[in-house]
Amino acid sequence: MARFADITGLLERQAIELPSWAFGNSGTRFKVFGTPGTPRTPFEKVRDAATVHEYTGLAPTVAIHIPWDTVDDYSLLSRTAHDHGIALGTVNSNTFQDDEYKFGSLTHTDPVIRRRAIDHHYACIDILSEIGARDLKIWLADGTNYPGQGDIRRRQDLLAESLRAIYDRLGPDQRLVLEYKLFEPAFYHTDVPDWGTSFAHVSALGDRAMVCLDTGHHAPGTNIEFIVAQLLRLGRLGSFDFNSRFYADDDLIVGAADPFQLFRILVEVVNGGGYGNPDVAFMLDQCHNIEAKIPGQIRSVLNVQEMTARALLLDRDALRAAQDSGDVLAASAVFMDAFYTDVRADLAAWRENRGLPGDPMAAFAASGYLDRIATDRVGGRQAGWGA
Ligand code: AOS
Ligand code: ZN
Ligand code: ZN
Repeated sequence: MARFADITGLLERQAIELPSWAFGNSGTRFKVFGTPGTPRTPFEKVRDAATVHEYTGLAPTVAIHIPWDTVDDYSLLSRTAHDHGIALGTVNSNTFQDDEYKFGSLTHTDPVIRRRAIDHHYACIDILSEIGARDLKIWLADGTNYPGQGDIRRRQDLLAESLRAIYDRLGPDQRLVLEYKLFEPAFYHTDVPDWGTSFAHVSALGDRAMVCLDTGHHAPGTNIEFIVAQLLRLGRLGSFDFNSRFYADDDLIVGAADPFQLFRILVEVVNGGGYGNPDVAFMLDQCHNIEAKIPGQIRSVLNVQEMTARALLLDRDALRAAQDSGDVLAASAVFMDAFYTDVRADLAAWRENRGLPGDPMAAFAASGYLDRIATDRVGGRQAGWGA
């Protein structure tokens, strides 16, 4: 197996984008619990995101969501991010909270509604240009609840048309990243349910259209690392939305439900040239309903870093030799050795060498930041759902 010293250079390349909505209050349809100190403005979300980066060195960008993060002056938001040591990243569109989108947005049969949804994406592209970021991420709530409710085939055609209009509006350095989701909020069919559908659409659009893989968006038992390998092979894995799910799209802390799955995914990312590759963005898509949000994000990026380190330590030569000689047990042993390697002490030392706290969770807890924001900020708002 590789030694930790051999991978320290590679660890430098890790960058994980945080979702602005992780810092707002969120919950289920049953209850949204408020957290003292919740950001009241996108500026405060950006400051909280910068704090995660300050303690970990792992999260240099924060994604924004429109309209949740609407501000009068995006250059000011961008400057605020820079002043705090980070940058704004992906712009997420939102066509899922307005009444007019009840029966669809980019797939709606009414051209007026489709136009409105396309115009919303144009506005997102303008913001992208203003903040100098690259990716427009589209996740659609479009779908139907009952067989017969919509014409599945026709909706695909309308989607293709709408995506074309959006794609053609992108600048030369911008990308469209299309996320898929098997279920929810539509329960019978969603219009972009799987990687194949997303791949079909982005392939038709052009080189700057990519697939976003949200780890929580698959049926139980799906071999997600296979999808990762395939999309990398096809050159269309644009980004990850990392999170954990126990039942459905929980958006819980990445690595919490199945660290081994996260390891397997990262092994394929490394194998396929997706690690340290700016074309493959690592992002979190999480909410923290009952735990403190900033340490929740710190824990999350550390989990990704830990599993990345283990994936980088995998002895690929020994694995290949075992695979080629048909030695199933040896191959499995090599693979599991890397997974079971405890890298926590090495990572702590590595951080300290870089002037970061060896234990970011403890250092943040000792900083008093949460108490300060609880006193300073009153009346925080929800992450989304009408914010
Ligand atoms: C929804 O399930 C998706 O994961 C999206 O990425 C969504 O935009 C994000 O969760 C914020 O709502
Ligand atoms: Zn997502
Ligand atoms: Zn999701």
